[in-house]
Amino acid sequence: MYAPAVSDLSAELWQSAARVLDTNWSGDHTVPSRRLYPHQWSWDAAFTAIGLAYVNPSRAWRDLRSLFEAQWPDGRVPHIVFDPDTAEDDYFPGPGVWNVPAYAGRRPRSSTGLVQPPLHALAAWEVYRHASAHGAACAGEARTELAWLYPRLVAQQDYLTERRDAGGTGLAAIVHPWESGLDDSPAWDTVLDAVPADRTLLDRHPRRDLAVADATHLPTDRDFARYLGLVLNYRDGGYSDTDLVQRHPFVVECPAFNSILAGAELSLAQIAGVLGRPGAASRHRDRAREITAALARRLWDPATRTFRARDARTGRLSPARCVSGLLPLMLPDLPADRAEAIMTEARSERFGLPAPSADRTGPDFDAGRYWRGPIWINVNWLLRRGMQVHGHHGEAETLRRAMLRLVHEHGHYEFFHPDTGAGSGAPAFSWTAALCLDLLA
Ligand code: 2M8
Repeated sequence: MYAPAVSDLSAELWQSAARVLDTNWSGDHTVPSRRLYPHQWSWDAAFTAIGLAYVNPSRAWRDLRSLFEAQWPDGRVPHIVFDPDTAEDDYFPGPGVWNVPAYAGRRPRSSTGLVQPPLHALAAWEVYRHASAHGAACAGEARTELAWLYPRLVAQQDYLTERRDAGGTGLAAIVHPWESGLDDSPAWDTVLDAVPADRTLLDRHPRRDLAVADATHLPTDRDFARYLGLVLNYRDGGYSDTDLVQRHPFVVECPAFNSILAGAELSLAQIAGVLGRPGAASRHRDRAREITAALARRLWDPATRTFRARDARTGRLSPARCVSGLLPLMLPDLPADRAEAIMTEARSERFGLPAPSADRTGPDFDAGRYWRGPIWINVNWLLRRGMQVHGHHGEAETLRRAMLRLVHEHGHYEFFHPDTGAGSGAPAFSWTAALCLDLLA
């Protein structure tokens, strides 16, 4: 097995991270956590593949393949692919609630009808890039898998850039907070205020997450009832994306989602390059520039010099400053003054490194609760990439060390308290472990 030269401390962390990924392997995909999330999640699969690239590249490809085998004919990659061997009530809302159309997914597995940030092109590129370190057979496998994935990744981008451009602004809109991956972020609060809560389902099905985790660390019941209302509205519209702004109460342009969307085009350009398709590579680069320009135009708040989520229905920017506003830093074509403003915000008392999920000084900051305050390794990993892209190598290294220290001292937790560092949520969490491997390598 390929293992980097690391100190004893790092060796210990490396072994424990590899063990977490082993424990969470379910035969053809990785679960984020056995206890809380017993199915396959979309962007988790991408982060996990980035770590599996070091310890078991075949599993990384298998994981991505399992997810894309569930891709819908319209190109959307579902946010959860349900494992048929897991009982319906092990996760709520399960397949029965989503009731996706029979044509969905080319695999005999059920899924949700939502998406998550399209991080998979970046993951595929990373797995491919590291394959040759494992020998010629792995390099051959990587090329075959990359060629299989490429048209599917393109279809995923086409779905998001065409069908989800609900506002006609060149950005993809999300139709549910779950699509952002940052579920209860304060960025959605003002939009959710106008979303009717649907308690019918909640009254019949007690929340499964509350049975296995601390309620003060999870989204409130009020938010959860609204999440369910949004699911039912989107489902009852046949998961159609036509006239979203008129029909659906939550249509939002998120800076993190769109940064990942633009970043995916850059990874696709690299993939198209190795697949011998220079024309396609240059089209991907053009699209990345277009999305970056739309993001810089539409989600930038000149008054505060920050990136914010925009409600596509009202045109209003969210008043909340969240970690999602730091992620446009990932984009090399981001104008230099905006990149500098992000660094200023990240260094300020509102955030600091590792960045908490929301502005520490904001009225809605909640140090213990999910995406409203705690530190998450995945978004900090993306932020660190942004620092590297824009030449802030010293701070990128500080952030790398801080993330590793956090996990070494507290374990491979799902998220961490922004003051004490204490781990919360699921204890053996896949993306924390996977990204540790990358940070150690
Ligand atoms: C969380 O989201 C799911 C719903 O998709 C949940 O709360 O049950 C989020 O942290 C999301 O980003 C993540 O992909 C998922 C699984 O780890 O859990």
